[in-house]
Amino acid sequence: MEYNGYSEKEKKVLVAGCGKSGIGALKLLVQVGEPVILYDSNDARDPEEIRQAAGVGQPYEIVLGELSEEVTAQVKYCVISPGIPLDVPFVEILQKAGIPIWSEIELAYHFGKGKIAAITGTNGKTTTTALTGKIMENWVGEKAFIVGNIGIPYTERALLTTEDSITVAEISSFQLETIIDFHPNVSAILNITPDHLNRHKTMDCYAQVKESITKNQTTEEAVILNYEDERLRAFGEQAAQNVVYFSSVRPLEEGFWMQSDTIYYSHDGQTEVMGRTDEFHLVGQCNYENIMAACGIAVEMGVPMDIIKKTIREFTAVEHRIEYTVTKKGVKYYNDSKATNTDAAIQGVKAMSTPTILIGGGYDKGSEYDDWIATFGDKIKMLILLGATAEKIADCAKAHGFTNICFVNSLEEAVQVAAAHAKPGEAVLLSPACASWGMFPNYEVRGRMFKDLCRALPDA
Ligand code: UMA
Repeated sequence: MEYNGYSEKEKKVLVAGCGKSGIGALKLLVQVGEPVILYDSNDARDPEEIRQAAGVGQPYEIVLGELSEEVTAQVKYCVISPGIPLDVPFVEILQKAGIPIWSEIELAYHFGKGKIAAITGTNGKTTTTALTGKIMENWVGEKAFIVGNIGIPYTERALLTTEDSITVAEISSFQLETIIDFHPNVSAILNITPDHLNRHKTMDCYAQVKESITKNQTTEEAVILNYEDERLRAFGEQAAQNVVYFSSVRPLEEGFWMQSDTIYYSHDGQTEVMGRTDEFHLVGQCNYENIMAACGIAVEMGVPMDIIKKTIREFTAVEHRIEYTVTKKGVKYYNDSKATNTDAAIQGVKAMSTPTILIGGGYDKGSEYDDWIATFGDKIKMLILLGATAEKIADCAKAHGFTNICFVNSLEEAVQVAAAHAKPGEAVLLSPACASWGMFPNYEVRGRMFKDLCRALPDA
C-alpha cells in the first residue's frame, strides 16, 4: 500500500520531543529495528548534542523546528513526549492526517512484559511509586522496575522486562492523555486537586484523564482510591474494577485506614495493624496516605505481608519531597522542591512542627494560592518569594492578613535571607507551590541547588 508516495514499509515512527522520554523511545525503537525520525519543535537545539546525549549507534534522522508535509507524509505513528500539549500546531497536523499518536508510556507498554502497577494522582505519586517499588524490590529483587514520571522513562526499561517482572510506574496526566491499550494490573489514584489546568483546561477534563488509568483494567483487577477525595469516592462507587479505598480520616470496613497514630488494614471481617507513625521515617498526613496506597497496591499484587510491613518501616523520604537537608545553627532546612502546586505545598506546611520560614514562588501555571496561605496559621513566620508568581502570591497573602513577606531575585538570596532571620529550633522550608520553569530547567535542579546552598551555610 502507498500513501503520499511512501509505502507502508518505508514509513517511520516520529518521536516527538528530544527530552528524556524522546530519547528513551528512540532507543527502544532502534533496538527493535524501527526506523525513526526524532523531532523537536525547538530549532535552537543542536542536533550533534542531541545525538551525543542519546548515544545511539544506529542511524536515525533528526528534524527540528516546524514539521513539514514532506516529513509528515513519511510517518506511520507518532510517539509523543508528555511535555508536548496536544493543541500545538504539529500535533493538529498529525491528527488531521489520521496519524496515530501514542504516549511514550503506550510504546513502552507494547514492548514490556510482566505485571504493572501504575500510580497517578495530583500529589504523592513519586513517594508512593518509590515506596511501592521498594516493596517490590524487597519481594522480587532485580525483577522489579521503577519507571515513569519519577524520572526514568518507561521506554528505557521496557525491553529489560520479562514475564515475571513487576513494573511500578508513576504516570502523570500528560502521559495518560495519549494511552490506548496501556493496562496496569493494579492502578492507584491518590487524589485529584487543581493542577496543570493551563493544559487540561477544566477540573473535569483533568480528572477524566487521571481516571483513564483504569480504562483497560478488567473487573478482577484492582484500583486503589482515596476515600477522602469526594470525586474519587464517587468514581469508585461506579467503577467496574475491584476498588480498595484508603482513608487517613475515618475507619473503613474494608481497606486501609488511620486512627490517631496507627495504620490499619480491614479485610474479610478482620483488622490488622500495618504500623505506627513513630515507626516510619516518612512524616506528614500526605505521606501516611502514600504509605496506605502503597500497601494497597502491594497487597493486590500478592506481596507477603511481612515484606510490606518491613519496607514501610525502613523507607526514607524521596528526594525533593519534604526532604530533611541539613541543620545549621540549630535551624533545620527542608527541601520540598517537588511541591510544584498549592496542594503539595499545603502538605509541606502541614508536615512542619516548628516555626518556619517558607520560600515559595516560581512559574505561573494560573493557580490560586488562597488554600495554601490559609494553612500558614502561626507556623509560617516569614514568606520569601521569587519568580514570576511572587507578586501574585504576595497580594494573596496580604489579602489573608499575612504581611511578613520578602521579595528576592534568586534562590541564593532566598537562602541567605532565610538564614539571617531563622532562630535556633526553627525550620526553613523550600516549598514553592509553583513549577520551577522560567528560573530552572526542572524542580530537581531547583531542589539540588537549594540543598547545596543550605549545606554551604556556616555551621556556627
Ligand atoms: N517540546 C517540543 N514541542 C513542544 C513542547 C516541548 O518539541 O511543543 C520538546 C522540548 O523542546 C524538549 C522536549 O519536548 O526538548 C521535552 O519533553 P518533555 O517536556 O516531555 O520532558 P522529558 O525530558 O521527556 O520528561 C518527561 C516528563 N516531563 C514532563 O512531563 C513535563 C518528566 O516529568 C518525566 O520524569 C520524564 O518524562 C520521564 O518519564 C517531569 C515533570 O515535571 C518531572 N512532570 C510533571 C509533573 O510531575 O507535574 C507532569
